[in-house]
Amino acid sequence: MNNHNETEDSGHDSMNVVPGWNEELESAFSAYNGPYLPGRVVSRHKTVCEILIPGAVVQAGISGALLRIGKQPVVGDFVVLLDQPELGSRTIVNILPRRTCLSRGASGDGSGEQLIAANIDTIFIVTSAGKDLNLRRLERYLIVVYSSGASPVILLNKTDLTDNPARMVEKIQSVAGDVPVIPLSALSKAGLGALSPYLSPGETVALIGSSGVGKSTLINAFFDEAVQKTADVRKDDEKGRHTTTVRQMFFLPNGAIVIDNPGIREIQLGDSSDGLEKAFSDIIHAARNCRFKDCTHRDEPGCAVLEAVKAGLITEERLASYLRLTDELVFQSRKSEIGLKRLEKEKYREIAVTIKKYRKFTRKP
Ligand SMILES: Nc1nc2c(ncn2[C@@H]2O[C@H](COP(=O)(O)OP(=O)(O)OP(=O)(O)O)[C@@H](O)[C@H]2O)c(=O)[nH]1
Ligand SMILES: [Mg+2]
Ligand SMILES: [Zn+2]
Repeated sequence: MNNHNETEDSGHDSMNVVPGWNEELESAFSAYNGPYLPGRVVSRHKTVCEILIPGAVVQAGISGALLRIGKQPVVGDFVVLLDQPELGSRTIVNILPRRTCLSRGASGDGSGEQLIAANIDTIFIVTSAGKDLNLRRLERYLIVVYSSGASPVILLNKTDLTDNPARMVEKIQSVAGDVPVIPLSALSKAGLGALSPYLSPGETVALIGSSGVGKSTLINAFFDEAVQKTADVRKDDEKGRHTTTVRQMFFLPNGAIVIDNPGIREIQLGDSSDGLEKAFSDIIHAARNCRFKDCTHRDEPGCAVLEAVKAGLITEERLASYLRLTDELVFQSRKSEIGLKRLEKEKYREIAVTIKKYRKFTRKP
């Protein structure tokens, strides 16, 4: 921490000592007069958070009032702490407005969206130059990242394991559009320099991706020493072992902030139709020339998207993926609209009707 000399008119020194702090946060925080401290959530546990405050990392509870209105602090949040040193306690009493917010959809239980992290500038979607490379999965990551408001960057890690990383970059670029794709090796440290534009002072970067792709190894490489535990992937299928279990923030010496995340097993889309449009801007762009405004790009006459596929401008796989993801988002939003239980019932009724029809059709006279 830098040694700040208090002067009469210096006000809060949060700007210098809470990385990522800015004028907007300063003005939101200025409403709090009294024993309050600004802070940033470094890691979140069940009932307590680790918070970076000017000069230290401390533990703080979450106020009951905040929990009652369903506000949950997550890693990256800027918070207001009530500081009561006489009681030996600090409590998070509010969450300052979030600039960006990464969340994933409910895991099928209808409980709504789950926040992952907040106030992230750039998200490194990490994939590895092995069996992990999966374009369809990358599309899902892009949707979720776009809808968070953060900027995506795709890292192709473990290039030391492949003879032709350029070919892989090209493949990824075919679904990434304008998103930068950076080949590198966390192990040999080749290509790491290309990340420095994103790791500038005050910028917050989060790493996401499957288990075993090398997220924690990358964080260690940024530090020149091991700050995170890493572990071998399984030999047979290259799957990771879910080594990182806690989402956590690290502070680089230059003032950049990086967040390591546990490996994601399955990316739920949640409510991210805006993300879908950005991740598939090539299809959205072509669709402007479809004859019908409500064209579904499946079999309509005058469909410009199908024409673009025919002309080889958009691959069939990509269109199929787009249609599948659209269906999934429609299902998600209906699910949250009318409640999971009812929809499941409806779905089964539909299936039951189909089965009946099918039986009738196939029954021999
Ligand atoms: N060959 C090679 N291996 C790497 C590279 N980066 C990471 N690894 C190895 O990949 C394995 C998994 O790395 P981790 O950093 O633990 O992966 P992770 O993404 O953090 O995994 P989780 O914490 O489980 O989500 C380790 O054995 C690393 O040594 C690389 O650039 N090249
Ligand atoms: Mg890890
Ligand atoms: Zn169309």
